Amino acid sequence: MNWKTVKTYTDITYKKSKGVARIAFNRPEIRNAFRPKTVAELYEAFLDAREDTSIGVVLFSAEGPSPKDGVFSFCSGGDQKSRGHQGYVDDDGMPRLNILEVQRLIRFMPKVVIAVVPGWAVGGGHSLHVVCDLTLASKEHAIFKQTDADVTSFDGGYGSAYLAKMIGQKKAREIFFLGRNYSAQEAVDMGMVNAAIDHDKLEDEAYQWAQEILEKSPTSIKMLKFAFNLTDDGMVGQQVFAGESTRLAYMTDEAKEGRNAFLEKRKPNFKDIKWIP
Ligand code: S0N
Repeated sequence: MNWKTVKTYTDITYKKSKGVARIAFNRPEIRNAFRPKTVAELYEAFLDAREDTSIGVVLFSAEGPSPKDGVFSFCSGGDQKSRGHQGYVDDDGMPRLNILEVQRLIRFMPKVVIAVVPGWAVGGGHSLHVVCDLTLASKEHAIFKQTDADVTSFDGGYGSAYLAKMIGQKKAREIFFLGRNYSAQEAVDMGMVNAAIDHDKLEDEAYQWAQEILEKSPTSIKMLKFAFNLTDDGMVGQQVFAGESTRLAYMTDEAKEGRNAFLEKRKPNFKDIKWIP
């Protein structure tokens, strides 16, 4: 795979290889819980991957296992030690819920984001896999669980309401109201995980999925992602999809004529443009 480190962070790792970016949590000793600093680093890395025109797929994964007890995790949600009165607080003293900004970046980036889940996906960590385009999980170690109602720190957005659209209302309510553990295979059967993969092959298989996607037409993948999003994202979904339609229109002769006519201070001439049925 020949991964090259893009930048060294404290709470995450960030690498790239052949059109694929790999962004991974790196706090395995606390089940990869995120504090505001973790989230700021994630945001910067995802933004870089979005802006890099050589990158088409992001693998969102996690380092591990924990050096303390050998347990694997994807993410256990917000770091409860950083949780203050109005949000998650770091050294700057500002309470934040900035993980929601990362969710939106994943949701609206014109590239495929695959959650690669080697172990626990819990609370806000569960919400993160839900918002990714695809999820691949370790057959042996992945466990999906919602503790939001245990710790009074709940995701009423994509993590729950979008999950219900994905797997159905009854099952989503069960996950949130009972907070049980679900295996990778159970998550596949529910329709919230694409495949349960042998743990030792998880990262290689995820990279292979990414390479298959990279053989497809980038514009098609982008427009399909935004089309899949559209009905669940309301006016923002329409705005994102419509913006890309405008970009495609910019590439036509009629758009060039419209722009040129304005700049040349004349009436536009669209007479030669066909009204294609
Ligand atoms: C993950 C669990 C189930 C693993 O259990 P296990 O294997 O028995 O390990 P533990 O002994 O419990 O943990 C090992 C060490 O890791 C620490 N730790 C684990 N999780 C966290 C955490 N989230 N924060 C801080 N520390 C954590 C343990 O303390 C232990 O440390 P030591 O060794 O020192 O004792 C289990 O650990 C568990 O249930 N964890 C808590 C999961 C949880 O409740 N997370 C928070 C849920 N809520 C959110 O995430 C919301 C986040 C958010 O920002 C948000 C806000 C508003 C709207 C939306 C969101 C959103 O994005 O969701």
